[in-house]
Amino acid sequence: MNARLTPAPANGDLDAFWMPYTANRQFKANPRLLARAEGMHYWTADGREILDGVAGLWCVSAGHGRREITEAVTKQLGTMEFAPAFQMGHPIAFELANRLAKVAPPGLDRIFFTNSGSESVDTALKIAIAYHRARGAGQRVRLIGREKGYHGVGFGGMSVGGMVNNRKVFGASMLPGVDHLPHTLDIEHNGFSRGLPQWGAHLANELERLVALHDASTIAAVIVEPIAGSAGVVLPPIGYLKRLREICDKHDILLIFDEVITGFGRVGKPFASQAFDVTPDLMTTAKGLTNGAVPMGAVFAHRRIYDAFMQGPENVIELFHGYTYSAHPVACAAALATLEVYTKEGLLTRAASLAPEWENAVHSLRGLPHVLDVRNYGLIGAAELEPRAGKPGARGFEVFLKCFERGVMVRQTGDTIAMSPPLIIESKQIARIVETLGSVLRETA
Ligand code: PXG
Repeated sequence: MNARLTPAPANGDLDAFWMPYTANRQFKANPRLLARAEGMHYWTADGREILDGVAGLWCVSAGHGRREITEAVTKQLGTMEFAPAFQMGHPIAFELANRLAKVAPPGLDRIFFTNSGSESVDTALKIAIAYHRARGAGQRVRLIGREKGYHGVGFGGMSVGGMVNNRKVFGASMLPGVDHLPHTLDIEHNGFSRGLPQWGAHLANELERLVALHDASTIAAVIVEPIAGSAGVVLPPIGYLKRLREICDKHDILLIFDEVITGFGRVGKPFASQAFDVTPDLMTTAKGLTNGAVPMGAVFAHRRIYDAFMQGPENVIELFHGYTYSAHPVACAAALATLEVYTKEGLLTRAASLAPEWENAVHSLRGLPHVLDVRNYGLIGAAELEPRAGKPGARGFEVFLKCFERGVMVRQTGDTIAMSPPLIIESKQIARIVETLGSVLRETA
Protein backbone atom coordinates (compact mmCIF):
# COMPACT_ATOMS: atom_id res chain seq x y z
CA MET A 1 0.00 0.00 0.00
CA ASN A 2 2.86 2.37 0.82
CA ALA A 3 4.12 2.09 -2.73
CA ARG A 4 0.98 3.90 -3.94
CA LEU A 5 1.45 6.86 -1.66
CA THR A 6 3.05 10.14 -2.64
CA PRO A 7 6.34 10.41 -0.72
CA ALA A 8 6.17 12.76 2.25
CA PRO A 9 7.95 16.05 1.62
CA ALA A 10 11.18 16.64 3.52
CA ASN A 11 10.79 19.19 6.31
CA GLY A 12 12.14 22.20 4.36
CA ASP A 13 9.61 21.46 1.63
CA LEU A 14 6.75 22.41 3.91
CA ASP A 15 7.62 26.09 3.95
CA ALA A 16 5.96 27.40 0.80
CA PHE A 17 2.38 26.28 1.54
CA TRP A 18 0.78 28.91 3.80
CA MET A 19 -1.75 26.60 5.37
CA PRO A 20 -5.35 27.71 5.98
CA TYR A 21 -6.75 27.82 9.51
CA THR A 22 -3.60 26.13 10.75
CA ALA A 23 -0.92 26.85 13.32
CA ASN A 24 1.70 26.73 10.54
CA ARG A 25 4.82 26.56 12.71
CA GLN A 26 3.39 23.96 15.02
CA PHE A 27 2.20 21.83 12.11
CA LYS A 28 5.42 22.11 10.13
CA ALA A 29 7.44 21.08 13.18
CA ASN A 30 5.32 17.95 13.47
CA PRO A 31 3.32 17.39 10.28
CA ARG A 32 0.27 15.18 9.93
CA LEU A 33 0.18 14.25 6.27
CA LEU A 34 -2.72 12.40 4.71
CA ALA A 35 -1.90 10.57 1.51
CA ARG A 36 -4.74 8.26 0.57
CA ALA A 37 -8.38 7.68 1.42
CA GLU A 38 -11.01 5.04 0.91
CA GLY A 39 -14.38 4.40 2.53
CA MET A 40 -14.27 5.43 6.18
CA HIS A 41 -10.49 5.81 6.30
CA TYR A 42 -7.50 7.94 5.49
CA TRP A 43 -3.97 6.64 5.35
CA THR A 44 -1.10 8.86 6.44
CA ALA A 45 1.98 9.39 4.32
CA ASP A 46 3.75 6.83 6.50
CA GLY A 47 0.97 4.30 5.95
CA ARG A 48 -1.07 4.52 9.17
CA GLU A 49 -4.82 3.93 8.91
CA ILE A 50 -6.99 6.75 10.32
CA LEU A 51 -10.72 6.38 10.90
CA ASP A 52 -12.37 9.52 9.57
CA GLY A 53 -14.64 10.91 12.29
CA VAL A 54 -15.29 14.23 10.53
CA ALA A 55 -15.96 13.31 6.88
CA GLY A 56 -12.83 15.22 5.89
CA LEU A 57 -14.16 18.62 6.94
CA TRP A 58 -17.86 17.75 7.14
CA CYS A 59 -17.99 17.11 3.39
CA VAL A 60 -17.19 13.51 2.43
CA SER A 61 -20.63 12.24 3.40
CA ALA A 62 -20.67 9.14 1.16
CA GLY A 63 -17.21 8.10 2.27
CA HIS A 64 -13.92 8.38 0.42
CA GLY A 65 -12.91 7.25 -3.02
CA ARG A 66 -16.38 6.70 -4.43
CA ARG A 67 -15.85 5.06 -7.79
CA GLU A 68 -19.08 6.47 -9.27
CA ILE A 69 -17.96 10.03 -8.57
CA THR A 70 -14.43 9.45 -9.81
CA GLU A 71 -15.77 7.98 -13.04
CA ALA A 72 -18.22 10.83 -13.62
CA VAL A 73 -15.48 13.41 -13.05
CA THR A 74 -13.04 11.56 -15.31
CA LYS A 75 -15.65 11.27 -18.04
CA GLN A 76 -16.52 14.95 -17.83
CA LEU A 77 -12.85 15.95 -17.97
CA GLY A 78 -12.54 13.90 -21.14
CA THR A 79 -15.68 15.42 -22.67
CA MET A 80 -15.50 19.12 -21.78
CA GLU A 81 -13.28 20.31 -18.97
CA PHE A 82 -14.70 23.83 -18.86
CA ALA A 83 -17.53 25.82 -20.31
CA PRO A 84 -18.58 29.34 -19.39
CA ALA A 85 -21.89 29.86 -17.64
CA PHE A 86 -22.09 33.59 -18.41
CA GLN A 87 -24.44 34.10 -21.37
CA MET A 88 -23.79 30.45 -22.25
CA GLY A 89 -24.91 27.17 -20.79
CA HIS A 90 -24.12 23.49 -20.73
CA PRO A 91 -26.64 20.71 -20.22
CA ILE A 92 -25.48 19.12 -16.98
CA ALA A 93 -25.67 22.45 -15.12
CA PHE A 94 -29.40 22.51 -15.84
CA GLU A 95 -29.74 18.82 -15.09
CA LEU A 96 -28.04 19.31 -11.73
CA ALA A 97 -30.18 22.33 -10.83
CA ASN A 98 -33.31 20.30 -11.66
CA ARG A 99 -32.12 17.39 -9.53
CA LEU A 100 -31.33 19.67 -6.61
CA ALA A 101 -34.71 21.38 -6.92
CA LYS A 102 -36.33 17.97 -6.39
CA VAL A 103 -34.68 17.38 -3.02
CA ALA A 104 -34.94 21.01 -1.91
CA PRO A 105 -37.27 22.29 0.81
CA PRO A 106 -40.64 23.43 -0.60
CA GLY A 107 -40.35 26.30 -3.05
CA LEU A 108 -36.55 26.63 -2.92
CA ASP A 109 -36.17 25.50 -6.50
CA ARG A 110 -33.99 28.17 -8.09
CA ILE A 111 -30.34 27.32 -7.77
CA PHE A 112 -27.29 29.62 -8.07
CA PHE A 113 -23.93 27.81 -8.26
CA THR A 114 -20.76 28.86 -6.45
CA ASN A 115 -17.51 27.14 -5.53
CA SER A 116 -17.57 27.11 -1.74
CA GLY A 117 -19.60 27.78 1.34
CA SER A 118 -18.10 31.24 1.69
CA GLU A 119 -19.14 32.15 -1.83
CA SER A 120 -22.60 30.71 -1.24
CA VAL A 121 -23.01 32.94 1.79
CA ASP A 122 -21.85 36.11 0.08
CA THR A 123 -24.06 35.24 -2.87
CA ALA A 124 -27.11 34.77 -0.65
CA LEU A 125 -26.49 38.06 1.17
CA LYS A 126 -26.20 39.89 -2.14
CA ILE A 127 -29.35 38.22 -3.49
CA ALA A 128 -31.22 39.28 -0.35
CA ILE A 129 -30.22 42.93 -0.71
CA ALA A 130 -30.82 42.98 -4.46
CA TYR A 131 -34.21 41.29 -3.99
CA HIS A 132 -35.53 44.05 -1.76
CA ARG A 133 -34.25 46.66 -4.18
CA ALA A 134 -35.93 44.88 -7.09
CA ARG A 135 -39.20 45.22 -5.15
CA GLY A 136 -38.67 48.91 -4.50
CA ALA A 137 -37.33 48.52 -0.97
CA GLY A 138 -33.73 49.51 -1.66
CA GLN A 139 -33.30 50.84 1.85
CA ARG A 140 -33.41 47.30 3.21
CA VAL A 141 -29.69 46.63 3.35
CA ARG A 142 -29.08 45.71 6.97
CA LEU A 143 -28.04 42.12 7.71
CA ILE A 144 -28.54 40.26 10.95
CA GLY A 145 -26.25 37.38 11.88
CA ARG A 146 -25.74 35.66 15.20
CA GLU A 147 -23.05 35.36 17.84
CA LYS A 148 -20.97 32.19 17.36
CA GLY A 149 -22.17 31.99 13.76
CA TYR A 150 -19.78 30.84 11.06
CA HIS A 151 -20.53 31.84 7.51
CA GLY A 152 -17.17 31.48 5.85
CA VAL A 153 -14.42 33.95 5.26
CA GLY A 154 -15.65 36.43 2.66
CA PHE A 155 -16.20 39.96 3.92
CA GLY A 156 -19.95 39.39 3.94
CA GLY A 157 -19.82 36.04 5.68
CA MET A 158 -17.23 37.29 8.15
CA SER A 159 -19.35 40.33 8.98
CA VAL A 160 -22.50 38.36 9.75
CA GLY A 161 -20.42 35.67 11.47
CA GLY A 162 -19.96 35.76 15.20
CA MET A 163 -16.72 34.00 16.06
CA VAL A 164 -14.35 36.54 17.51
CA ASN A 165 -11.06 35.14 16.21
CA ASN A 166 -12.35 35.34 12.66
CA ARG A 167 -13.39 38.97 13.09
CA LYS A 168 -11.24 40.90 15.51
CA VAL A 169 -8.30 41.52 13.16
CA PHE A 170 -10.56 42.88 10.43
CA GLY A 171 -12.73 45.15 12.52
CA ALA A 172 -12.76 48.30 10.44
CA SER A 173 -13.16 46.37 7.20
CA MET A 174 -16.37 44.68 8.28
CA LEU A 175 -19.59 45.42 6.40
CA PRO A 176 -21.47 48.31 7.97
CA GLY A 177 -25.07 47.86 9.02
CA VAL A 178 -24.73 44.41 10.52
CA ASP A 179 -26.14 43.35 13.86
CA HIS A 180 -26.17 40.04 15.69
CA LEU A 181 -28.66 37.91 17.57
CA PRO A 182 -27.46 36.25 20.76
CA HIS A 183 -26.23 32.67 20.39
CA THR A 184 -28.19 29.78 21.82
CA LEU A 185 -25.50 27.88 23.71
CA ASP A 186 -26.39 27.63 27.40
CA ILE A 187 -24.81 24.77 29.27
CA GLU A 188 -26.35 25.83 32.55
CA HIS A 189 -29.88 25.26 31.25
CA ASN A 190 -29.24 22.73 28.51
CA GLY A 191 -26.09 20.80 29.45
CA PHE A 192 -26.06 17.19 28.19
CA SER A 193 -29.32 17.63 26.26
CA ARG A 194 -29.99 14.73 23.98
CA GLY A 195 -30.84 16.20 20.61
CA LEU A 196 -32.44 19.64 20.59
CA PRO A 197 -32.38 21.52 23.89
CA GLN A 198 -35.66 22.39 25.61
CA TRP A 199 -34.66 25.78 26.93
CA GLY A 200 -34.12 28.90 24.86
CA ALA A 201 -36.80 29.34 22.16
CA HIS A 202 -37.37 32.81 23.60
CA LEU A 203 -33.89 33.84 22.43
CA ALA A 204 -35.43 34.22 18.97
CA ASN A 205 -37.47 37.12 20.35
CA GLU A 206 -34.26 39.13 20.40
CA LEU A 207 -34.93 39.61 16.73
CA GLU A 208 -37.94 41.74 17.69
CA ARG A 209 -35.61 43.86 19.78
CA LEU A 210 -33.27 44.38 16.82
CA VAL A 211 -36.23 45.21 14.60
CA ALA A 212 -37.39 47.77 17.16
CA LEU A 213 -33.90 49.24 17.28
CA HIS A 214 -33.21 49.48 13.54
CA ASP A 215 -36.72 49.41 12.11
CA ALA A 216 -37.83 46.56 9.89
CA SER A 217 -37.71 48.80 6.84
CA THR A 218 -33.88 48.81 7.02
CA ILE A 219 -33.38 45.06 7.40
CA ALA A 220 -32.80 42.79 4.40
CA ALA A 221 -32.17 39.40 5.95
CA VAL A 222 -31.37 37.27 8.94
CA ILE A 223 -28.80 34.53 8.45
CA VAL A 224 -28.28 31.62 10.83
CA GLU A 225 -26.97 28.09 10.72
CA PRO A 226 -29.82 25.76 11.75
CA ILE A 227 -27.09 23.95 13.70
CA ALA A 228 -23.86 25.88 14.11
CA GLY A 229 -20.90 23.63 13.38
CA SER A 230 -17.69 25.61 13.55
CA ALA A 231 -18.45 27.22 16.90
CA GLY A 232 -18.45 23.75 18.41
CA VAL A 233 -21.93 22.41 17.54
CA VAL A 234 -24.58 24.78 18.85
CA LEU A 235 -28.12 23.47 18.57
CA PRO A 236 -31.34 25.42 18.09
CA PRO A 237 -33.64 25.15 21.12
CA ILE A 238 -36.99 23.52 20.31
CA GLY A 239 -39.23 26.14 18.69
CA TYR A 240 -36.43 28.67 18.17
CA LEU A 241 -36.18 28.46 14.37
CA LYS A 242 -39.97 28.55 13.97
CA ARG A 243 -40.07 31.70 16.03
CA LEU A 244 -37.35 33.31 13.89
CA ARG A 245 -39.40 32.40 10.82
CA GLU A 246 -42.53 34.02 12.28
CA ILE A 247 -40.75 37.24 13.15
CA CYS A 248 -39.12 37.43 9.70
CA ASP A 249 -42.52 36.90 8.06
CA LYS A 250 -44.13 39.54 10.19
CA HIS A 251 -41.56 42.15 9.12
CA ASP A 252 -40.92 41.06 5.53
CA ILE A 253 -37.33 40.11 6.37
CA LEU A 254 -35.73 37.26 4.44
CA LEU A 255 -34.57 34.25 6.42
CA ILE A 256 -31.39 32.59 5.21
CA PHE A 257 -30.38 29.17 6.50
CA ASP A 258 -26.70 28.44 6.10
CA GLU A 259 -26.78 24.69 5.52
CA VAL A 260 -23.18 24.29 4.42
CA ILE A 261 -22.71 21.74 7.20
CA THR A 262 -26.26 20.52 7.80
CA GLY A 263 -27.15 20.04 4.13
CA PHE A 264 -27.20 16.74 2.25
CA GLY A 265 -28.22 14.31 4.93
CA ARG A 266 -26.09 15.24 7.93
CA VAL A 267 -29.15 15.67 10.15
CA GLY A 268 -31.25 12.76 8.87
CA LYS A 269 -33.23 14.64 6.23
CA PRO A 270 -31.79 16.11 3.05
CA PHE A 271 -31.70 19.51 4.78
CA ALA A 272 -32.05 20.75 8.34
CA SER A 273 -34.89 22.92 7.13
CA GLN A 274 -36.87 19.73 6.52
CA ALA A 275 -35.75 18.12 9.77
CA PHE A 276 -36.93 21.17 11.74
CA ASP A 277 -39.90 21.92 9.49
CA VAL A 278 -38.96 25.53 8.94
CA THR A 279 -38.48 26.77 5.39
CA PRO A 280 -36.10 29.66 4.79
CA ASP A 281 -36.22 32.01 1.80
CA LEU A 282 -32.63 31.29 0.84
CA MET A 283 -30.42 28.37 1.71
CA THR A 284 -26.67 28.16 1.32
CA THR A 285 -24.91 24.85 0.71
CA ALA A 286 -21.51 23.44 -0.35
CA LYS A 287 -19.44 20.61 1.19
CA GLY A 288 -21.64 17.48 0.84
CA LEU A 289 -22.92 18.67 -2.54
CA THR A 290 -20.01 16.97 -4.31
CA ASN A 291 -18.92 14.66 -1.50
CA GLY A 292 -15.90 16.95 -1.27
CA ALA A 293 -14.52 15.62 -4.54
CA VAL A 294 -14.62 18.91 -6.45
CA PRO A 295 -15.20 22.32 -4.85
CA MET A 296 -18.77 23.49 -5.37
CA GLY A 297 -21.47 25.41 -3.56
CA ALA A 298 -25.09 26.19 -4.31
CA VAL A 299 -27.58 28.78 -3.12
CA PHE A 300 -31.18 27.62 -3.14
CA ALA A 301 -33.55 30.54 -3.64
CA HIS A 302 -37.30 30.54 -3.30
CA ARG A 303 -38.94 30.80 -6.69
CA ARG A 304 -40.64 33.99 -5.49
CA ILE A 305 -37.23 35.59 -5.05
CA TYR A 306 -36.02 34.55 -8.49
CA ASP A 307 -39.26 35.80 -10.02
CA ALA A 308 -38.82 39.22 -8.41
CA PHE A 309 -35.65 39.64 -10.47
CA MET A 310 -37.27 38.61 -13.75
CA GLN A 311 -38.54 42.00 -14.74
CA GLY A 312 -37.33 44.94 -16.81
CA PRO A 313 -35.91 44.62 -20.31
CA GLU A 314 -35.19 40.99 -21.18
CA ASN A 315 -31.75 41.73 -22.61
CA VAL A 316 -30.49 43.08 -19.31
CA ILE A 317 -28.64 40.88 -16.82
CA GLU A 318 -30.91 40.58 -13.81
CA LEU A 319 -28.24 39.92 -11.17
CA PHE A 320 -24.73 41.25 -11.63
CA HIS A 321 -23.08 38.40 -9.81
CA GLY A 322 -21.39 35.12 -10.67
CA TYR A 323 -18.08 33.27 -10.64
CA THR A 324 -15.97 32.08 -13.57
CA TYR A 325 -16.43 28.62 -12.15
CA SER A 326 -20.14 28.86 -11.31
CA ALA A 327 -21.62 25.55 -12.53
CA HIS A 328 -18.19 24.25 -13.53
CA PRO A 329 -18.88 21.16 -15.62
CA VAL A 330 -16.54 18.92 -13.63
CA ALA A 331 -18.16 20.04 -10.37
CA CYS A 332 -21.62 19.48 -11.88
CA ALA A 333 -20.61 15.96 -12.90
CA ALA A 334 -19.30 15.29 -9.40
CA ALA A 335 -22.49 16.63 -7.82
CA LEU A 336 -24.78 14.61 -10.09
CA ALA A 337 -22.86 11.41 -9.34
CA THR A 338 -22.86 12.29 -5.63
CA LEU A 339 -26.64 12.78 -5.58
CA GLU A 340 -27.01 9.45 -7.36
CA VAL A 341 -24.94 7.72 -4.68
CA TYR A 342 -26.82 9.49 -1.88
CA THR A 343 -30.16 8.49 -3.37
CA LYS A 344 -29.25 4.90 -4.18
CA GLU A 345 -27.81 4.27 -0.74
CA GLY A 346 -30.43 6.23 1.19
CA LEU A 347 -27.74 8.49 2.64
CA LEU A 348 -29.90 11.61 2.72
CA THR A 349 -31.92 10.00 5.51
CA ARG A 350 -29.55 7.38 6.93
CA ALA A 351 -28.41 9.68 9.73
CA ALA A 352 -31.95 9.55 11.14
CA SER A 353 -31.78 5.79 11.68
CA LEU A 354 -28.28 5.98 13.12
CA ALA A 355 -29.06 8.96 15.33
CA PRO A 356 -30.23 7.04 18.45
CA GLU A 357 -27.14 4.85 18.45
CA TRP A 358 -24.92 7.86 17.77
CA GLU A 359 -26.60 9.79 20.55
CA ASN A 360 -26.04 7.00 23.07
CA ALA A 361 -22.44 6.64 21.97
CA VAL A 362 -21.50 10.31 22.30
CA HIS A 363 -23.41 10.71 25.56
CA SER A 364 -21.38 7.83 27.01
CA LEU A 365 -18.63 10.48 27.28
CA ARG A 366 -20.61 12.20 30.03
CA GLY A 367 -18.83 11.89 33.34
CA LEU A 368 -15.37 11.43 31.82
CA PRO A 369 -12.64 13.83 32.90
CA HIS A 370 -12.95 17.44 31.61
CA VAL A 371 -16.32 16.89 29.88
CA LEU A 372 -18.55 19.94 30.49
CA ASP A 373 -21.21 19.12 27.94
CA VAL A 374 -22.15 16.68 25.20
CA ARG A 375 -24.30 17.77 22.26
CA ASN A 376 -25.72 15.80 19.35
CA TYR A 377 -28.16 15.80 16.48
CA GLY A 378 -28.35 13.54 13.42
CA LEU A 379 -24.78 12.41 12.80
CA ILE A 380 -23.25 15.40 14.54
CA GLY A 381 -21.73 15.16 17.97
CA ALA A 382 -19.57 17.28 20.22
CA ALA A 383 -17.92 17.09 23.60
CA GLU A 384 -17.11 20.40 25.20
CA LEU A 385 -14.11 20.19 27.51
CA GLU A 386 -13.12 22.40 30.36
CA PRO A 387 -10.29 24.66 29.18
CA ARG A 388 -6.96 24.59 30.98
CA ALA A 389 -6.52 27.67 33.16
CA GLY A 390 -5.07 30.48 31.07
CA LYS A 391 -4.64 28.24 28.02
CA PRO A 392 -7.86 28.10 26.03
CA GLY A 393 -7.76 25.46 23.31
CA ALA A 394 -4.67 23.66 24.64
CA ARG A 395 -6.55 20.70 26.08
CA GLY A 396 -8.73 20.44 22.98
CA PHE A 397 -5.70 20.40 20.72
CA GLU A 398 -3.95 17.75 22.79
CA VAL A 399 -7.04 15.54 22.69
CA PHE A 400 -7.32 15.98 18.92
CA LEU A 401 -3.64 15.08 18.53
CA LYS A 402 -3.81 12.01 20.73
CA CYS A 403 -6.91 10.75 18.91
CA PHE A 404 -5.05 11.15 15.62
CA GLU A 405 -2.06 9.26 17.00
CA ARG A 406 -4.46 6.48 17.93
CA GLY A 407 -5.94 6.36 14.47
CA VAL A 408 -9.09 8.46 14.80
CA MET A 409 -9.60 11.86 13.21
CA VAL A 410 -11.86 14.24 15.13
CA ARG A 411 -12.12 18.01 14.80
CA GLN A 412 -11.13 20.51 17.43
CA THR A 413 -12.43 24.03 17.81
CA GLY A 414 -11.13 25.61 20.96
CA ASP A 415 -11.83 23.08 23.67
CA THR A 416 -14.70 21.44 21.87
CA ILE A 417 -14.21 18.17 20.03
CA ALA A 418 -16.63 17.82 17.14
CA MET A 419 -17.51 14.65 15.26
CA SER A 420 -19.36 14.35 11.95
CA PRO A 421 -18.43 11.06 10.32
CA PRO A 422 -19.32 10.01 6.78
CA LEU A 423 -22.97 8.94 6.64
CA ILE A 424 -21.91 5.40 5.65
CA ILE A 425 -20.50 4.78 9.13
CA GLU A 426 -21.12 1.38 10.76
CA SER A 427 -21.81 0.62 14.42
CA LYS A 428 -18.35 -0.69 15.21
CA GLN A 429 -16.82 2.50 13.80
CA ILE A 430 -19.12 4.66 15.92
CA ALA A 431 -17.93 2.69 18.93
CA ARG A 432 -14.29 3.02 17.90
CA ILE A 433 -14.49 6.83 17.60
CA VAL A 434 -16.11 7.26 20.97
CA GLU A 435 -13.94 4.67 22.75
CA THR A 436 -10.80 6.30 21.41
CA LEU A 437 -11.93 9.75 22.47
CA GLY A 438 -12.97 8.36 25.86
CA SER A 439 -9.64 6.69 26.53
CA VAL A 440 -7.78 9.83 25.43
CA LEU A 441 -9.87 11.94 27.82
CA ARG A 442 -9.08 9.60 30.69
CA GLU A 443 -5.37 9.94 30.01
CA THR A 444 -5.27 13.68 29.41
CA ALA A 445 -4.39 16.09 32.17
N1 PXG B 1 -21.00 28.32 6.28
C1 PXG B 1 -20.93 27.36 7.20
C2 PXG B 1 -22.10 27.08 8.07
C3 PXG B 1 -19.78 26.59 7.31
O1 PXG B 1 -19.72 25.62 8.22
C4 PXG B 1 -18.82 27.90 5.52
C5 PXG B 1 -19.99 28.61 5.47
C6 PXG B 1 -17.72 28.25 4.59
O2 PXG B 1 -17.54 27.25 3.66
P1 PXG B 1 -16.15 27.17 2.84
O3 PXG B 1 -16.44 26.11 1.82
O4 PXG B 1 -15.92 28.49 2.23
O5 PXG B 1 -15.09 26.79 3.83
C7 PXG B 1 -18.70 26.86 6.45
C8 PXG B 1 -17.41 26.10 6.53
C9 PXG B 1 -15.19 22.93 11.26
C10 PXG B 1 -15.10 23.56 9.91
O6 PXG B 1 -14.42 22.08 11.59
C11 PXG B 1 -16.22 24.12 9.36
C12 PXG B 1 -16.14 24.73 8.12
C13 PXG B 1 -14.95 24.77 7.44
C14 PXG B 1 -13.83 24.20 8.00
C15 PXG B 1 -13.90 23.59 9.24
O7 PXG B 1 -16.11 23.25 12.01
N2 PXG B 1 -17.29 25.27 7.65
